[in-house]
Amino acid sequence: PLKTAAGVKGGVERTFIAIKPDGVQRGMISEVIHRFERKGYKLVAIKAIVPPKALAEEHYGDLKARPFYPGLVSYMTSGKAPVIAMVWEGVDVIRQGRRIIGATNPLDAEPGSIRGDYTISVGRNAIHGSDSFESATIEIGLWFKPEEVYNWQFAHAEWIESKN
Ligand code: IDP
Ligand code: MG
Repeated sequence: PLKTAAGVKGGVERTFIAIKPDGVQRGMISEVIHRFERKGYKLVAIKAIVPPKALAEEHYGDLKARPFYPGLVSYMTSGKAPVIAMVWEGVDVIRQGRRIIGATNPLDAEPGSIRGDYTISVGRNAIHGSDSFESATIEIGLWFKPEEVYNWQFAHAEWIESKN
């Protein structure tokens, strides 16, 4: 169902968005969903999950060499709150999702972004979003079985996605 690759304006994409345990503890689930839903994006998969260590390690595999990696993995896997894992679909959603979320370090994140509005610590920045088409594809496959991701259409799609 996906027509084009990331970064192509007008292309329908899917991205992996996760509310991390601190975001769940802080009551941010509805706020995060609200921001994506109100923009016109479509929720095609969602679940609460305490990720097994192997999943968290693989998800953040590119950061393995970083000093904060063990702490990052234990923060994600503690089980003190689950992760809310989601797939959102829509035009340019990978790049727009990163804008909605804001910069990795909340002290650099613009007010109006989720991290900019709610967080102050890079180690507790509340939310994850895929940074490219390649990582979105990998992350969706890591966190979801194919049958957990739904193909469905907005009845009002013509009012969100103009074809002209
Ligand atoms: P991103 O989440 O904005 O894509 P990445 O650089 O991919 O940022 O880092 C993944 C996650 O690792 C961050 O969201 C944050 O939770 C954590 N992280 C990144 N840098 C630091 C750091 O310097 N200290 C502690 N945690 C960090
Ligand atoms: Mg990242």
